[in-house]
Amino acid sequence: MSVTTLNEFIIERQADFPYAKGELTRLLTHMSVAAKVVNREVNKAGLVDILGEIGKSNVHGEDQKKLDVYADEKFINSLKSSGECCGIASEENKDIVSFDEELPKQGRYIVTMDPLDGSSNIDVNVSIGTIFSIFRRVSPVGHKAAPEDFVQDGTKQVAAGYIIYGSSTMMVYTTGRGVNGFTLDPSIGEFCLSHPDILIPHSGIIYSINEGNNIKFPEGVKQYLKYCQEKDVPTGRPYTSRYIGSLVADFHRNLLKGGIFIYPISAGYPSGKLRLLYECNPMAMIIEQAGGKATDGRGTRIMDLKPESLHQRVPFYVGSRNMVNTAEEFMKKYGWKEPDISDIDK
Ligand code: P6P
Repeated sequence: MSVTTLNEFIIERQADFPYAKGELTRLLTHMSVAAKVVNREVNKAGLVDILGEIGKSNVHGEDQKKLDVYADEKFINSLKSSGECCGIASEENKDIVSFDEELPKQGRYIVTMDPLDGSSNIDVNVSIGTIFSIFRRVSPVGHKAAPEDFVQDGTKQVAAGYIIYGSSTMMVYTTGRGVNGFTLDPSIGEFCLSHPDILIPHSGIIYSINEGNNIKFPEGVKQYLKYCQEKDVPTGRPYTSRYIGSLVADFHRNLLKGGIFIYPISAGYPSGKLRLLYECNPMAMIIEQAGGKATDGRGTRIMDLKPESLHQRVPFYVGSRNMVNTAEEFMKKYGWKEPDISDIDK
């Protein structure tokens, strides 16, 4: 059976983009090169001294693992050298990274990314991932990227994808014409088409949420979980709870098998925990292209949410469309506001 490499696939599909003329091709290719470099380090994380905190924390006060910083640098350098990317917004950087050199200033695209999501799982060998979105810049070519380039609606994404560093390393992405998955073949150092035209089942039996936060959840979430745990009990096991604590891993499993992932607002995270620009928007584009749904739990598409800041957090309900619809019905019926738990510990 002939193998289609990622590069061959991107070039084959280039004709889909009359205006792209190879720019998007170069950008995605540079993204995949950085992914291979990061993959090499992730795979030996236990062996060399790149584990543990570097004594610094990122803008969210989270300890920065060396691999976070390493991945951030690798993706930034690779995208900069592509000549197609004029700037980057990354979870690991408080402000946008606008390139000053002449070549990247000619770039027509910007990238938002979480270079290594789920990094708290690095030293326990749980799958982690890179998440990215690609937009066309709105500021004039030939200048540095500007803030307005990065707070565009999710519907303006020209491409979105993730790399999952798991039992195998995969790159899954969309350019608005379906979702395709490529598995890295280490023997030839190429991402090879392994999951063409991915579609998520309209329903599933997997719900994925951190139930340790249950007491802090809105009543609508509590009632939806009760429904999942009690539905059809007489006829056998209702739903299955699966929570890895690494967005890319939980998302990828649901994409292939069906299911719903929820990170709602809660007493701990009144706006939700996940970031709109480089976690929820890219995953929302992917899931919609695969026939699924992504909303804020209150009837608004994630990609229709107005971005206000680089690290803005939003509630995230994503997965099989019938399951997201059911969860939204519970939120509507029982309420989506976070509870007041101030008297719980008294
Ligand atoms: P919690 C990882 O830190 C992350 O950003 C996502 O990858 C993951 O889905 C979520 O946070 C897990 O959060 O609060 O359940 O540990």
